Amino acid sequence: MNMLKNELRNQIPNVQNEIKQLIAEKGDQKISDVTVAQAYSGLRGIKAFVCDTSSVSADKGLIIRGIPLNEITHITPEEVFFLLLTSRLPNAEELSDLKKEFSSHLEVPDYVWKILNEMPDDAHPMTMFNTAILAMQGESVFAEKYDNGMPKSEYWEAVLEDGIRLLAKLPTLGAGIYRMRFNKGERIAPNSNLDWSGNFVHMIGLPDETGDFHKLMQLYFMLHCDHEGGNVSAFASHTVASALSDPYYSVTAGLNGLAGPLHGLANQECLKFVLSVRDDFQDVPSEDELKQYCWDRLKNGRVIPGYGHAVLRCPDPRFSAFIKFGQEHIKDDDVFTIVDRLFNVVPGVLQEHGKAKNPWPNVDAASGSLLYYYGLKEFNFYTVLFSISRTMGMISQMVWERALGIPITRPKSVTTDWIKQSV
Ligand code: HAX
Repeated sequence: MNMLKNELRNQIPNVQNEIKQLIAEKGDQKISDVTVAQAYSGLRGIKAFVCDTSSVSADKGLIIRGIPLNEITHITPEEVFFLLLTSRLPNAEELSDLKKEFSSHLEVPDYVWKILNEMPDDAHPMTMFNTAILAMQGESVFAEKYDNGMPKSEYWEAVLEDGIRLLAKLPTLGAGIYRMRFNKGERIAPNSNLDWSGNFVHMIGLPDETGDFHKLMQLYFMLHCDHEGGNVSAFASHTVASALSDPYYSVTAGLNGLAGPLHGLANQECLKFVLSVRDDFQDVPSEDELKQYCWDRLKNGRVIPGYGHAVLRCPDPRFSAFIKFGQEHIKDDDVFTIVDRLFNVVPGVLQEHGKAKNPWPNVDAASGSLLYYYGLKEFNFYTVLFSISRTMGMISQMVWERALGIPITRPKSVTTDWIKQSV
């Protein structure tokens, strides 16, 4: 971490000055208007705050620090974390320094496993995961230093310290929850010689003779890392962190949002949908049969999971990266074939249906079929994987928010009477 921290120490004063100057010169210029309809529509499209780690464009999807996602799908989670924080990829020495830092914080405290053991047998894995993170709040360096009068200028360093320690533990925690919750036997201890995704694959204990499952998890953890600042989980964690709640509190807040079926839980819902297609047809249905199946679901007032997006208006490049992986690594698999075939059918159905502004697949449409293929079949676990990765984005955003001294979030709500009288 020393090298990452030093890089940030060098960058932060320049960015602080740049932003101070920007506000001094252009602070009173407008960047957005708000209509009455937007006030009742989840703030959709309102440009109201800044997130520099990544941006999402309607026609290209995720851009990380200026680099379109499809140009960097080969990089590791550790590299993307460095990129999110510093705007550049690490060199070999910096990468090994960061890996070393992660590997010295792999162990999850015993009291966490005890708490998880006491939870109901059918607890949702996301509830277990978030409970565990919240239970570790007492480990927070930020909270301790804040209590001891830490000056504002040091907030970001304490957030980074907490962030690294927490991120290092998440593969251990996720894999341990998987084995505990799905009766897979004893937990497998982390191996400090392995990298983030390699360690996860080692600890989850599924066979991976070809190494392809490791490649998938590396891709998975990289693709889910961040999606600008306005999505439910990022915005929730941003808001909670703005009260100077420490990263354990703030990350849990974000992940509770990720556990919603319209957000991260859509990956579990999506595979559930695909498996219901397979089970109902006892085979891979034709495109016409799939079309009818989707219409029946829509007529019952249900969404097609994995399709649509609040910002995107094109196939999600994260979806495309997963499909490419599947096409390169998977032959003759019913579940993957159904996912591929749905892509030919659903956009047309949603367009004809006429409601969804974006008929294209999002990240959640394909990921589950790949995990399922490699033996990770318990789909209510999938959002935990999303969470392990997305914590990188939340932490990176938090480090910069504290470095830039962004104040407590407090937009103004208005009443319907006020709107009626004022508009
Ligand atoms: N199937 C059916 N109807 C859909 C739809 C879908 N996949 N996507 C949108 N619609 C409907 C909406 O429910 C809404 O209907 P009402 O007017 O009756 O309320 C209408 O189309 C307009 O919605 P929108 O403006 O296009 O979409 P929103 O910005 O409101 O919501 C969602 C975006 C992603 C929540 C939405 O597309 C959806 O529910 N998709 C299915 C769930 C899903 O895949 N979620 C994961 C999104 C990616 C993500 O965050 N992952 O973590």
